[in-house]
Amino acid sequence: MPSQDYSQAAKLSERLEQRLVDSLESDFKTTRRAVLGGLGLAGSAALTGIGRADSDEHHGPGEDSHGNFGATGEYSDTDFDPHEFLYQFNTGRGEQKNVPQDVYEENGRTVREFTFQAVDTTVSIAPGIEFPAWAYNGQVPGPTIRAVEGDLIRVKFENLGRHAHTIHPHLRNLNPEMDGIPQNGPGVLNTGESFTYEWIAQPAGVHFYHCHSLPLKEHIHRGLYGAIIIDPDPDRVTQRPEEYCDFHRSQITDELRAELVAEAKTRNHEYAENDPINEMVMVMNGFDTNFDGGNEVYAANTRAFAYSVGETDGRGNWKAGETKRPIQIDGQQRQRVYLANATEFDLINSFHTHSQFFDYYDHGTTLTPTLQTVDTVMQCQAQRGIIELDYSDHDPGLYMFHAHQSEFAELGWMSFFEVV
Ligand SMILES: [Cu+2]
Repeated sequence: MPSQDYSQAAKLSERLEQRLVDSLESDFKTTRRAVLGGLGLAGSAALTGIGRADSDEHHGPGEDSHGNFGATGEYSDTDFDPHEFLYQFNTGRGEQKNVPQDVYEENGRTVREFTFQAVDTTVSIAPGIEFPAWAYNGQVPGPTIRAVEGDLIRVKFENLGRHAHTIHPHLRNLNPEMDGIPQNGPGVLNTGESFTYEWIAQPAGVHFYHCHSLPLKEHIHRGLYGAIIIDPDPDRVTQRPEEYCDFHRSQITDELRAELVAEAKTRNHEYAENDPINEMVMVMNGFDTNFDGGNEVYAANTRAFAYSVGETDGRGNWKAGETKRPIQIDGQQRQRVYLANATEFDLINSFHTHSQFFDYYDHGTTLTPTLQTVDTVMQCQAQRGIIELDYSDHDPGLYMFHAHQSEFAELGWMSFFEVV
């Protein structure tokens, strides 16, 4: 492989990151002064913004208790690794230590069981910058759940946070008790309460789950969200192919049926056809660090610039311990990104590739692309889809992708694939 010079990209990444951290620092100082100054005059009015922020929650960025404020470089907190998160699919087989899980048969159906706990925690969103989050199992985004169409997903949920929470799944859920909203079933779960949600995994696609307590925007923005991937069942596709494409049943030929079934196998983690595909999860999110109702930091998978360029020897080897690096991919491998938008406060987010076009499957519910040969897609809040990329014609090196709201890109949602 030819040696690549990434120093220019590394410098630019570092400059953007430093600028973001500096702006957060000065913004926080201003906000903090305003809050402290306003307290005497206006009581708690200055503390409104998006939540009833009790004093404990204001252990925000820059508080003395968090020490290393303003330091750039690597993340010291390694509890959450956005590079690992890309590839963590919880299917019930114990993939993630912090997600108790199991898979078993019950009444002829595969059950995938998970234990979720809502907790209050802090998450690192830029070097030295911590955000007071509410999180499923202590991580933002929450753990990715992966099941096969028709399975039963059983989530034993316990609320260990200080606010009331739920889990609301974006699935075709036939039982209102299981919808995870305040108005139905167990309603919101207060601190210490638990409930077991059961959802049939349907339809096939990439979906979303989030807390549905009020005020909704705060409960989502604080970090209570994640992705659910439902793999299509090839047997079901054989029986009802028209549900997986834009064609009417009368238009389904044997050839089309065979194509849909073959595609379904590539999407199903239990089939060997899925093995050669490099699959990743990206949840686009934003963080309102000063609680003024607008985001200061944007990312895919929480950490600003996590997939940008750090130090490398240009031969695919990154500095030991590096937490900021591109997503390394084998250019000959088909790439599939399960993309979801969990950004609050902004109407839409987007995904744009440089030097590349891709196929897009809106919500992932079809086995034929809903958009072909595009380099940008946008998603409203809670929208999601599957992106399929082919770099087999591309030279090795760095290929950028980012939100094409340029503001979001400069504030953290800027990434690279490193084709090796
Ligand atoms: Cu909540």
